[in-house]
Formats: sequence, C-alpha cells, structure tokens
Amino acid sequence: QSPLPLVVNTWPFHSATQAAWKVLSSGGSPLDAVEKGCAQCEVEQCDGTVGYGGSPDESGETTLDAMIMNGNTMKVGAVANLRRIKNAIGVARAVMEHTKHTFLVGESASLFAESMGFVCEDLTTNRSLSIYSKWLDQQCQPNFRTNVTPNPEKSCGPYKPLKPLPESKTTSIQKKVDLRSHDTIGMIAVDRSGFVATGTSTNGASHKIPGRVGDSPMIGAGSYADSSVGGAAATGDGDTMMRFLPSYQAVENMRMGADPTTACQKAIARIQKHVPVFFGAIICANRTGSYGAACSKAPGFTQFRYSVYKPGRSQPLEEM
Ligand code: SD4
Repeated sequence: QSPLPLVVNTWPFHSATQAAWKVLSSGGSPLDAVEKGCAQCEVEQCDGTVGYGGSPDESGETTLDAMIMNGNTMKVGAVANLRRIKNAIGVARAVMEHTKHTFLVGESASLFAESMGFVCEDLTTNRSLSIYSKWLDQQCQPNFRTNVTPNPEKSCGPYKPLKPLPESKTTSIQKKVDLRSHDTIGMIAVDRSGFVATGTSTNGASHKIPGRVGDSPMIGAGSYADSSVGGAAATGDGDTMMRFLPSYQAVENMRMGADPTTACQKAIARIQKHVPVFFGAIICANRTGSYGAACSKAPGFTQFRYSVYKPGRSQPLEEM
C-alpha cells in the first residue's frame, strides 16, 4: 500500500490531523489540508497555545503567528504579531495568494486581514485574562525582560529592562518556564503526487514583550517545504530555534540523503552544539511518504509526541 497521502503534525492534536486528512484523502490539495488542519487548532485553541485566548503577552494581549508554504511553487505566506483576528493561518494563506508579498506583521497585518474579509474580534478570554492576572500578581516569575530567577522580596517586576544573562547562566527555573510556555501546531501534508505543503500556527510565548515574534511564522524556522525533497516543521523555544532555521536544515539534510528521522536529529544536534539545553522538536516527511521526528532532550522534557495520518489508519497514529 502506498504511504501517501500523508499528514504529520506536532503534538497529539488529533482533530487537526483528521481535518487535514479529510481534505487530502478526498483528493484535496496539501495546502488546503494544512490550512484546514491548523485552522482546526485555532478554533479548538489546542493546548491553549494555538489560536485566541492563550499566551498573553506582557500587556495581556494575545497575538498570533502563522505561516504556510507551497512546496511546488516555493511560495510562502506568513503573518506575525497578528492582532484581533482568530484565523491566522487563513490570513497567512491570503498573503500568499492575494499579494505579491510574503510576510506581513502587526497592526498592518490585521488591517490587511480585515480588508480581505476576516472577522475582527477580541482575542482575550477569561482564561487568558486569568493567566495574565496571575502572572501580574506573582510579578516575580522569570520573564523575557529580566531572564532571572524570582526574587523572594518581590522586587522583580516585568517592567525593568535588564541585561540578559548569558545562555549558560540561565537558571533551572527559567528553563522550566520555557518548557511550560511552548507548544504550537506545525503540519506537513503530502498528496499522492508528492506535492508537499507545510504550515504553522501559534500564539507564541506567554508573557513575551509585546512585538516579540517566534520561530513559527519564519520561513525555514517554523516550517519549510520543497516538493522535490519533502517538508519539515518545528515546535519549541522559538527564540532559540529561529537562529538555526531547523526546518530548512532538516529538509536540506533529506536532500543530501538523510532519512527523515536522521534529518531531524541532525537539525536538533546543530542547535544543541551551541545551546545544549533548550526545548524543541522537529517533524519531517519526504515526498515519498517516509516520516520521522526528533526532539531535544532537555531536563523536564522527556516526551515529544506527534500525530500521523496515512492510508490504512482509521485514527491518527501517535508516535515518539
Ligand atoms: C514560539 N515556537 O513562539 C513558538 C511557539 C511554540 O512550540 O512554543 N512552539 O516560540
């Protein structure tokens, strides 16, 4: 039996996998599959880390990052720091298909979305308000400005820009926060002809400085697709991962002959050479339907799971 079509996505976000599979198995395009799959997570607010109502920034606002890539044409649409619009992957696709541009950000991305007919809504929910107010109350959690451990005197607010500590000096508490505050959907879809599309959607990192953009919408970092080889998508600590373009790296590893698992392992190893402790994982699939994944083995992060749907399965498989 042919291993195609194929859907692979980060984490056990099964209804997203299923939504993408429904499109692909009925002969739809991998781009539609990726858009539908990621949009499903945006609606369900998967893990609170995709879509509205999650990961409020330092001012309490939820903003969204997303990208989609067509591995046949090598076209990409991406949005970052998108405000007031729930369907970030849809806006990313609109950038790709209805503009000459590749990447729109912030308020201007939202205005573009509105002009394309996307509904403008508040992305704040009771849940995101409560995450935000708990964080404000504590005010001594390590955060993205200070990068330091909590101060028992409670003198460490989020409001003083301090010089960040070098990576090697970050505390275990800082690392724990990073582990908890990351997740995202990254998806690869391959149709029977070997057409590969990839995409991501996320609300980024909790308590980030407003304007911070993660790896997810960045081409080659969050995901990468090239139908002559395959596709890859990443999840994890975007502030670290984006510096290494791991999705691009993984696809290039496959181009040079690596199987998907090895391609992912090598991309993770490249990061860990410079940043031994970080939280991240990559999924890969090649154009013929082989797939694999790898994750960093950071303390406190022992298991990365991802979902696969392929012919002959009545439910998404969960692996790793
Ligand atoms: C980010 N990588 O903004 C994204 C979100 C994430 O797992 O946590 N992905 O850093």
